[in-house]
Amino acid sequence: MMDANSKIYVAGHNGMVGSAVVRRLAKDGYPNIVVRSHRELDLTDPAAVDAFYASERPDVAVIAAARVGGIGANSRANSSFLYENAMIAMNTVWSAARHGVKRLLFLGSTCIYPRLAPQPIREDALLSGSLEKTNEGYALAKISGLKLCEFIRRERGLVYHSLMPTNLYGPGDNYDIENGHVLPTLVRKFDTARGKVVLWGTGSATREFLHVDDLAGACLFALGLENPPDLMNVGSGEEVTIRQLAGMVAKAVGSNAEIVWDSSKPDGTPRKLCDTSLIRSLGWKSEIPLEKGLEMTIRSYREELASGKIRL
Ligand code: GFB
Repeated sequence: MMDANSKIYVAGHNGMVGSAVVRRLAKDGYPNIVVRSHRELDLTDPAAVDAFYASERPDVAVIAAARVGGIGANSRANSSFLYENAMIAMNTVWSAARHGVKRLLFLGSTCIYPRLAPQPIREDALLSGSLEKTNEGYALAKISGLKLCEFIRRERGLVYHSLMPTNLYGPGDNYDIENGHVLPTLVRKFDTARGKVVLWGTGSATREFLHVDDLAGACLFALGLENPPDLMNVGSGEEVTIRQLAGMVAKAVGSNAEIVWDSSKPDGTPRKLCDTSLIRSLGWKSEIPLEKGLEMTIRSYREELASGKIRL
């Protein structure tokens, strides 16, 4: 298990999830954190990743590195989402086991579940049906990663386990309106609107949103369990239609722009609410309601914009 002396590698520390995990580790008194930027270590390169683990020898690894994007980016580039994410997952998990990393937490996404899984989606819905086509590549890569952890745990007794968070948002998000996820994209679109805002799909799909600081808390919680389940969902239970989300974002940004729905764009999975009874039964629950999280996000968006550090 992880303790204050553990050497902890956080893969993907410059991303929204990895940076939230690093912030939380620092806050909770874990001083020995190892990171590498993309430029220093290419996680799709097996030899480089193996050499990194051989020289650093961390005790614990948190795999938050991934190539991510919203429905637009995923559906345009399923091949690279599959290739890059599968390479990152295989290399970071496999070499960790080769070099004696005792504990590993792998992060995925609830898009690993079948498109039409019964709602709320339980962990045992995994591999029970066909995937959503818009993000099939990403989902297949993440399924391979979580299965690799499961197999290594079963065969070698190393406690490698996974969390599947629902749609995330928070500081350091990507506000690129072509490639980003829906929440940051809507913030950007409403903030820059001139009278009209064009949104994708019909607005009737629903999504569940979780603030990334809540996920970071869940990561530390899961790493503190002696015998965690192989796979646990992490969600807020706060499900809204995209139309409702648009109303909330417009209000939070202070925009009166008229919304136009472009139904030539996909809705994606009609509904994606995860069942969190497993992690809640063990003692974790989310703490940041969507309305408050949105206000926090608008503040961090404006700060990132003013400092020029925003990802657009
Ligand atoms: O976050 P998002 O892009 O991806 O949300 P997914 C897509 C939903 O928001 C669809 C609607 O119903 C879209 O029609 N939407 C409306 C918009 N306007 C916009 C807009 O301007 N931009 C975007 N992006 N969406 C992703 C997966 O799925 O979720 C990833 O592709 C990952 O693999 C991630 O799992 C969490 O929720 O559909």
